[in-house]
Amino acid sequence: MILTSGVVLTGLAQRPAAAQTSAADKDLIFRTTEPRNGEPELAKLVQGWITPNKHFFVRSHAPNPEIDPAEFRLHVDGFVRRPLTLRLDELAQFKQHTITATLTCAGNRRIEFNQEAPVGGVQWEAGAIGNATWTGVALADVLQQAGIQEAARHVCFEGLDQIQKGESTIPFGASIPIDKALLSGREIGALLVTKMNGVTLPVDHGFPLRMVVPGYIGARSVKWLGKITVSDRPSKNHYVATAYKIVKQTEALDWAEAGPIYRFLINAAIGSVDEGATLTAGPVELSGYVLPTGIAGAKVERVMVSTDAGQSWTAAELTGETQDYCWRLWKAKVQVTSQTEQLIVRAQDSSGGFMPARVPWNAKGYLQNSWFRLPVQVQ
Ligand SMILES: Nc1nc2c(c(=O)[nH]1)N[C@H]1C(S)=C(S)[C@@H](COP(=O)(O)O)O[C@H]1N2
Ligand SMILES: [Mo]
Repeated sequence: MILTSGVVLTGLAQRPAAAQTSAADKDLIFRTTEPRNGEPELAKLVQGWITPNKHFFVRSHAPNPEIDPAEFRLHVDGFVRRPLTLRLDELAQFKQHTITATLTCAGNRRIEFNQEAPVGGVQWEAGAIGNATWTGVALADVLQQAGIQEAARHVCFEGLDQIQKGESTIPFGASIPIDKALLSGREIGALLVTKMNGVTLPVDHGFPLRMVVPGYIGARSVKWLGKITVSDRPSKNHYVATAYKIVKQTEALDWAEAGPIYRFLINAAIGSVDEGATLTAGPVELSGYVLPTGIAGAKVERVMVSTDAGQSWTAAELTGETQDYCWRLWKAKVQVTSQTEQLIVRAQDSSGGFMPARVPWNAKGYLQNSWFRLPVQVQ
């Protein structure tokens, strides 16, 4: 291509590389567009162990910030010996790692809570989950360069987005315990990510820099990361101090008594059949995803499927790779009869995690991991 005009060149150069591609490259069902909150069709989601970027859910609390990568700085402060200000090219000097990890929103499957009583928030079905490879720098390496002080107990993250909360504007924030933050070597506790599935991190997913914290709910993986603060306590940010807790009521005392959610729970869903689908009596091939509890070494042990309201169960076959903090895919051949009203899947893992028949309702609709029940009709 011949560029004939200097204006075109300048325009291209000033535009953040990923910004041009973010919106059009998504094949998602958008629950809201401002901010962008979308999940893929389940049939598309369970097609492969790695979720392509176009089918990777997006959960954002505010419009995407536009960040010029040349101007970008990551600040590291708090309980450190040497506060750091790092450009992207300086971050690139640290040892690069590529890991695979599943990200899931704590609100995945929230819509199911409404059967008991209404819950607010994005009405997610079972698609607020995805498995990707993430490339970047170990948080532990950056913290080591900054030098951790004795009193350090938590590491706080702050995004560069601006979320309207009543009268004020706040960034999205999170924190993780220092022991998780300092894990490196065979298991990396947290990664500062610049690439997703081998390409520049898309704007929807936090360009130019995001956290990925394997095993933890998505809310701890702060996008558009601008600041890391080492502290003696968890973050005071709204999304740690108040939101992302399991409460029955939203009074001050309920928030104060509940702790922040960190790990995700075991979960599974059926992806190959649409809700309300009409099936023919006889054998049916089912497939779906199953995520073990977000704890080191937890492996999926059993995935069971029922077509008779849980009276009998068929063991599913697990496919896809087995890696810490990653989902697996499963498939099963079951018989449906004229009595079948629901297809049900449940699972258990080696850490003792299991999907219960029912999960107590909570006001924010988090951690729905009861038996996944898919209503169908059989002819
Ligand atoms: N800065 C910022 N980081 C964020 C969020 C956000 O709104 N702002 N949403 C969080 C939530 S709730 C989830 S589930 C994940 C979603 O990541 P994804 O959009 O890349 O799938 O990002 C987390 N990080
Ligand atoms: Mo989330």
